[in-house]
Amino acid sequence: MTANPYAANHLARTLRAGSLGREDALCLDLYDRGKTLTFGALFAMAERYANALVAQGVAPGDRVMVQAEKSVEVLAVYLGAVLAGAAFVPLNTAYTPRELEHFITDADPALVVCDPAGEATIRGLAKGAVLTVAADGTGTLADAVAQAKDGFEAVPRAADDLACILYTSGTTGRSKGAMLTHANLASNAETLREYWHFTSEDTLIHALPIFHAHGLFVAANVSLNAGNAMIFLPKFAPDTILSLMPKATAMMGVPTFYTRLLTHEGLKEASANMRLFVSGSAPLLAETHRGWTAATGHNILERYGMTETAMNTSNPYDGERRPGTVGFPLPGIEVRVTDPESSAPLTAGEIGGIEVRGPNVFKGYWQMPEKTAEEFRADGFFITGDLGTISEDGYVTIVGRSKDLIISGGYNIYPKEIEGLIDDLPGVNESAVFGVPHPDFGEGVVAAVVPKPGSTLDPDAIRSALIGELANFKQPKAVVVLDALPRNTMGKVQKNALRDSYADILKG
Ligand code: MCA
Ligand code: AMP
Repeated sequence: MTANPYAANHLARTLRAGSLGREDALCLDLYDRGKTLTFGALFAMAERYANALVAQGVAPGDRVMVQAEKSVEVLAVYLGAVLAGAAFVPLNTAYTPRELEHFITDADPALVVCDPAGEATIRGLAKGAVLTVAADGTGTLADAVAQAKDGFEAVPRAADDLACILYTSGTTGRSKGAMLTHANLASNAETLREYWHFTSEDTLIHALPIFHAHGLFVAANVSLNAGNAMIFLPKFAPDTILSLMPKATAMMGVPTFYTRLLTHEGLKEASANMRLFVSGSAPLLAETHRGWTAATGHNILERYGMTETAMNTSNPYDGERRPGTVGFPLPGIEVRVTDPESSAPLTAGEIGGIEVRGPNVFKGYWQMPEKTAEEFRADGFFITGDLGTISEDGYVTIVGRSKDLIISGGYNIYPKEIEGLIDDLPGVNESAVFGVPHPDFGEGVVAAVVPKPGSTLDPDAIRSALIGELANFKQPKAVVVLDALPRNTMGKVQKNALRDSYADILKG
């Protein structure tokens, strides 16, 4: 038997486990480049990348930040950073320079890898080294790797050393960096691989971005742990996915993937070879779940996770996948529902705050010990901010959120950030940003804006003023100008009333 070259506790050991002795097996089908990569080639590449990172000055414990288009090179930076004992910090490619400034100042990376188009901006913000990589792999990263040595001895790591920091916005203040350890990510990958029956026989359609937990920790980590091939697509494109399904066995996506695919012909024939469709990151409407079953004969498996915890619950592989629910706590993970006021545990069927404890739960927020302490109970349960209920037979259902959050096409958007920018615009007295149903993205962002006395506001001018300030997916899809915001007797803005009044504004 081939020995795993990486030590116990190291995430790299888990990611290598599925391909030991299978050096020549297919790991990545880089569909858009007309190229494939074996497991042996990917891990050789990762070791070379680790040498290149170290040559750039990356030391154990340092942060390696990436804001670049999805590519095998970015995956190799991730693996190289993990091997070098650094923390990998991926960023959404849509973030603007204003948003980037906070991430770079906060994480203080030893190295930033970015798209060539963003290099000048990043150099202006970063203290450490900067390398570039374009979607086709060209750039100064490639030059650095060309000069690096082959072979790398992984830097020893303890189970609770950092492997990644993922930024997640908050209801108040700036984005927080969620610190995920080697043990967090290794345990979640192994649990999901087993629960969802992934083996080296599988081929996963990978069309998610790799700067978030879903595409990186779920799709990529599970596939590497199982040793299955991934068809690695730069982005979601329904026609391409339909044409690839006959070569694949599984796909993971956000609900928008499924609603968009459902409008296409030929799903039944295309999906005949598939064994698993997973959905998560946002609520999957029961109607989409049932529509998919009717169109394909497959029941989508819905699961529930967070950046801070990776995956918490899943519908069963065998057994009833109940539409509108997120299934059972994963093995080794505890989920409870508590009274939001008293924090006392509630019984089956009662609605309260969802709390989670287990090996998947993160170590805390980067350099925010007080914020971390606020989000944990004394007995170690993490307060998710989601509201839900657990049925008599154990299925968890998410019914809402206690946090003021909009989830649009699987991306989280915090109204506070957008309100802050709008409130600073000339002539604006105040604003309220909220989510309403959107046929494609599930929820879409709407801003209600109140002018200062004597001022008039133009909705289009407000939308234009936000371009360049906010990532495109956060831009309000509608702006309404009101004389006053609805408030309750305590003076609190009633976002529910706004949501009800404008429920149809994005449906057209
Ligand atoms: C794109 N646009 C959006 C979104 N995506 N607007 C709102 N919400 C979105 N999610 C807008 C753009 O601003 C642009 O607007 C227009 O749509 C076209 O942009 P494009 O990039 O071409 O869009 P697309 O390729 O069609 O993207 C839609 C998408 C994508 C495929 C659904 O958003 C996506 O890949 N989402 C997945 C997100 C994800 O991985 N989430 C996991 C987070 P304009 O034309 O006006 O400029 S991890 C997580 O949540 C936890 C841990 C979990 O449980 O998984
Ligand atoms: P993020 O902060 O990007 O990690 O998003 C995590 C949030 O996404 C959770 O706290 C939930 O509110 C939401 N979420 C993830 N999966 C699901 C799901 N299957 N159903 C409903 N909400 C979900």
